[in-house]
Amino acid sequence: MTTDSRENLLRDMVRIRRVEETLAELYPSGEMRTPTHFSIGQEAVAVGVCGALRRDDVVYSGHRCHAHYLAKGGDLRGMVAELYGRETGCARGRGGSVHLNDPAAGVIASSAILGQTMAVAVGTALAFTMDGIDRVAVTFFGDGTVEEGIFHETLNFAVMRRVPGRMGRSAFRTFVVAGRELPLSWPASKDRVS
Ligand SMILES: Cc1ncc(C[n+]2csc(CCOP(=O)(O)OP(=O)(O)O)c2C)c(N)n1
Repeated sequence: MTTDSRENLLRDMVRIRRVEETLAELYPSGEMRTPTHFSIGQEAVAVGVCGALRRDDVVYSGHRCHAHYLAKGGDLRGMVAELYGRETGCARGRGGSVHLNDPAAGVIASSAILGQTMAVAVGTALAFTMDGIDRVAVTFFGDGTVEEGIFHETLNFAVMRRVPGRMGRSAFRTFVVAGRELPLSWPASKDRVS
């Protein structure tokens, strides 16, 4: 990797951190019309993965989607307007922080329903493969989401349909799981059976 590439990745990570820190400062004023989940500390996951993608590759995310949206090139103004519930927001002010999307940048959908977009991402990857299109579909989710039935159904479907394709770049249909140890309300360690 060149020095320029490394600097670009670092710049993108710092930009995302600054955006989220600013939003966190503004949030207590009560003007943002959305519950907001920050991804502070996970910038490298988003930037590292999206840095390896092309603009026409697609990503799907969950409730903690700010970093994925920005790293893939989602429009910052559209994101901020969305958090304030404005018509100019990327989901016309109706989706809020957890439903960011910018199809032009390849951010197809984010959803607060755990695992929901994962299944759609695999469907997209299957469509790319069937159509012989050289594009990649990525799905980001947290480690708490592996407890959802849809996680198991999606992986099972991906394996049964051989979604990891047979051609070039499309061989990579990527699942990206980010662990925080403490999901929204329950420590992951309490879920483990010893
Ligand atoms: C299908 C579904 N079940 C439960 C919830 C409630 N819920 C919201 S976030 C969350 C924890 C998610 O943990 P993880 O995927 O690790 O993400 P994190 O918030 O820790 O980054 C839960 C259980 C939900 N949104 N959707």
